[in-house]
Amino acid sequence: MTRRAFLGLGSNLGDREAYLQHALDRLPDVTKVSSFWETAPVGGPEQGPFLNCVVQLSTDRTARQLLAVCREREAEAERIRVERWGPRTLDVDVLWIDGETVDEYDLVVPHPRMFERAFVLIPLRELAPDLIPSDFVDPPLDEVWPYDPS
Ligand code: GSY
Repeated sequence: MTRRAFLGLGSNLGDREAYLQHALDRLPDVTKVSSFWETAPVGGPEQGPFLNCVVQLSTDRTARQLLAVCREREAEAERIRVERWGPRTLDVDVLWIDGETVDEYDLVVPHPRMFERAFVLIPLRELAPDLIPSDFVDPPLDEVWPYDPS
């Protein structure tokens, strides 16, 4: 059965736009891609801003299969992560799959922190306003701001 699914992508090391675009070009079943957003890092050590986006799939893959796809894309980015929560070339998370919940040690869907994270909700809102909590308040512009590639 084909369902709507959403993945979140983030990068704050190296050529961030190239890492996101390379992964987007190699994801299956993509139907929509959000804008890229600059976002202040949440958690972890002092580090540079992330570039974040969200992608919508129309897919019959399970959450576990999508996690495998995410891990493949991260591996292609030669993901370097010097310390936990620290800078990384690419992070790809399974955020949401319509009608599916998973609660396993290495995979929780919906993503447990997606509704607290403006760097997820702002791009997600472009694709799926129905998933945004009605009490969501836009963050200040020094937390999430539009990406200017020039
Ligand atoms: O969970 C994704 C990795 N990540 C991010 C991110 O993608 N964007 C921002 N702004 N902060 C983050 N902290 C972590 S961990």
